[in-house]
Amino acid sequence: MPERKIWFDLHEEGIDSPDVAILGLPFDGSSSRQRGAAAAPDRLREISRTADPITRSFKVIDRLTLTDFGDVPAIGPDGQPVGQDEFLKTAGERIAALPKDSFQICLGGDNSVSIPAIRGFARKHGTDVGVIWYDAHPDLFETYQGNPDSHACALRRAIDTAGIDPGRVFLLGTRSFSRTEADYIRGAQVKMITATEWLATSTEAVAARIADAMANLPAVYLAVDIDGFDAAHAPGTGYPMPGGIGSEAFFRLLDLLFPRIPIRALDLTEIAPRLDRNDATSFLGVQVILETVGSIRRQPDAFRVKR
Ligand SMILES: [Mn+2]
Repeated sequence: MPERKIWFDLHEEGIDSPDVAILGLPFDGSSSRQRGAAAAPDRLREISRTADPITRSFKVIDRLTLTDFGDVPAIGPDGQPVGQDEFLKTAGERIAALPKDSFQICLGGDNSVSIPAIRGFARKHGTDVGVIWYDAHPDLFETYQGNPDSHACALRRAIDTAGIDPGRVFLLGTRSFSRTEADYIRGAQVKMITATEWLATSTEAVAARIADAMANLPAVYLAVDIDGFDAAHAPGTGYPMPGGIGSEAFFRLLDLLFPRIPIRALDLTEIAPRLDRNDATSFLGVQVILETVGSIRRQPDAFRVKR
């Protein structure tokens, strides 16, 4: 069998404005427990060669262009790891340089890479964009262990610096809270469907609530911390949390949301290959990307025309 190209054989160089633009952000210096997420972009690329471009529900992805623009360097010219400030700054520049109309996919790295990714997204689409934050944790600390750009502060820093109203943020699958984050969620009226709520209702009802809140926004950013999934589905991460969502319910949610709200970007963070079991968590991450790529609308204007 001939070897596939990365990303389900879809990756092509030299396209001006591909439908999907992928960028690797292999930084894990802000992880507060177990590192290892810096290895994820390369592991995901390798595993993406094991599948053809056909989704789990038998949809063949054709007439879609995809380019992987490589990684933001995490090792400097001196052979030393790049510091977080420099990494996030370079990441911001590289994200800004991605083709404007492409669906943006950023691969972490720890969740701090969502800070420049969301900021870049808001620069492109305006500050009235929405954010869906699928994660066991709210990541809404003002500062954590002395680092305002810690992965535990990622959502807070992203929306503060991008100028996004916290009322246009939807926490999803959440189940591990601090008091300070709980106060912020209440005070800023952040929307939320906890994992417990999701598991007690239907995925259809979850999708309806999100769509009601977000259908009229110009663009929506989907942030996927792999620990949003139950630890049984995603063991290879720094904070494996019980009580989460399974893979099929999440994929079903994507099926229901993409036709109804203008999701135009994805990030996938906190997969730590060295903590994984037989690459199960990386395979899950690759499937998240496959299902996403199979769901996007190639024309960014399709929503405006339809409504
Ligand atoms: Mn998390």
